[in-house]
Amino acid sequence: MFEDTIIAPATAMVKQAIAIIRMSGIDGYKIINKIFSKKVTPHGNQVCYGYLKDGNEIIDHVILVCFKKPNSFTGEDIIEINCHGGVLVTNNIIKLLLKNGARLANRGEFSQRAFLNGKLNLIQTDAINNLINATNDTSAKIALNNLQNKNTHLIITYRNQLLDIIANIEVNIDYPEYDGVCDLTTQELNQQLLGLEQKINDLVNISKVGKMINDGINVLILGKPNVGKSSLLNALMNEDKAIVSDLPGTTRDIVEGKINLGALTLNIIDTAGLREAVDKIEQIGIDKAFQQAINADLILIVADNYEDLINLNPDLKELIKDKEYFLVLNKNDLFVPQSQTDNLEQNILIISALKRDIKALIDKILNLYNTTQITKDDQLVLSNIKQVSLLERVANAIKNAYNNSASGFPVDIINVDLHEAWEILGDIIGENYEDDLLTTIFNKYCLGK
Ligand SMILES: Nc1nc2c(ncn2[C@@H]2O[C@H](COP(=O)(O)OP(=O)(O)OP(=O)(O)O)[C@@H](O)[C@H]2O)c(=O)[nH]1
Ligand SMILES: [Mg+2]
Repeated sequence: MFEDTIIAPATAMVKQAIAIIRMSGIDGYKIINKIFSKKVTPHGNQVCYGYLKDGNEIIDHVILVCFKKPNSFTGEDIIEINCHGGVLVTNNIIKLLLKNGARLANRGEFSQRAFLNGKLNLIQTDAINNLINATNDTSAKIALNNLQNKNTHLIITYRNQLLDIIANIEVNIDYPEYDGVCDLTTQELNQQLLGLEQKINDLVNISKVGKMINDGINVLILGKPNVGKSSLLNALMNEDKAIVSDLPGTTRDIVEGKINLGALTLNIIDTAGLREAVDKIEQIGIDKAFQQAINADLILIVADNYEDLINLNPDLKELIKDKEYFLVLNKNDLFVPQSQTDNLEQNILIISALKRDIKALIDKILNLYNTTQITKDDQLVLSNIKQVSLLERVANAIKNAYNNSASGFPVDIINVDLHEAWEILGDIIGENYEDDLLTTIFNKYCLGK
């Protein structure tokens, strides 16, 4: 339990109708009773109207929303002061609270207290952060799903499954002669390890998609000069962001834009046209275009004729080898109906950036990142990069354990990796069950009797 009482504005410090200042901690009621016009006693959740005063001077008319511990966000007494918005009033109330014994909270300190007081685990505190920062509906839905206890419980379920395996192994190591223990055959052990590794890898994979959706999908536009790359960026953004001209080599640097497609956010990157550079500057632009491919999630190869799309230059072919890409045939409005577009390969998208006729492309992108599975109510998706990399380590450790087991290594060697996997799963939700590990072993097999 914390000894001090923290405060922070929960709304932005701007001119607005109402501002909220949040206070959490042991002295919340004591502080409020020094400055509020009525006596507030801690009982249940309550709303009180009155005014705040500094001595005899009225500072503002406010509404207090009080949550009595432990039924609050942080698990401590929380009082939220709804005051008139405006930087001056809000600041005056903050000063008044500081003068009467509160202290300013650090960034995220309310969530930190919620975690340390056992109200939320690390996935849930992260989910709140992601919800606030969400730039598309999918991110927001993922964050809301992750807030649910039953979803984060999946990590605990995997952890318990590991614990079961470890417990079985440890019993065999420490008490080989003990009778009441059912032996885990190597075959059963291997099967369990493979099953668990698969489930964790599935979670890693969907989490990587979740991370990409949270950050925005990096869509790189590449192609020869004058094919309409900048026009496509403008059409996607529905504004004239990049310079467009009929002179080949118009774009020389990277031009970036962000759009929200509802379910997805796209970070679009327009580049210099790829050709034999006519000068040093253009060459730098072309080099930059190629470098962008490293971080691209999706590459749009744009051309204004069919032949260029089916005879990609070798550098471009190499670049998209391991990447997600679409072939985009632009300037559809110029084609003689049914001539050039006849017999096109299925995977070529036909658009007209000039006419802003790009629906086929947008539909294809929305289809590629189909969000049906990822937004299911009961789907856990870890979108924090640290959590995802921890999860990958868990999968690796289980894989090592499986390999060692399949190669016939002794169980105590297998156990080292399993312990590591179990510990890391605990790190993901911010738990440490070292004592519980022992308790589980002994409870399960009644060895103490
Ligand atoms: N008819 C027609 N013209 C288009 C279309 N898209 C682009 N253009 C024209 O093609 C020319 C080149 O367009 P840009 O968007 O500047 O082409 P770019 O690929 O960015 O060219 P660079 O920056 O030089 O590499 C301009 O005159 C555009 O108006 C289209 O769909 N139809
Ligand atoms: Mg351009």
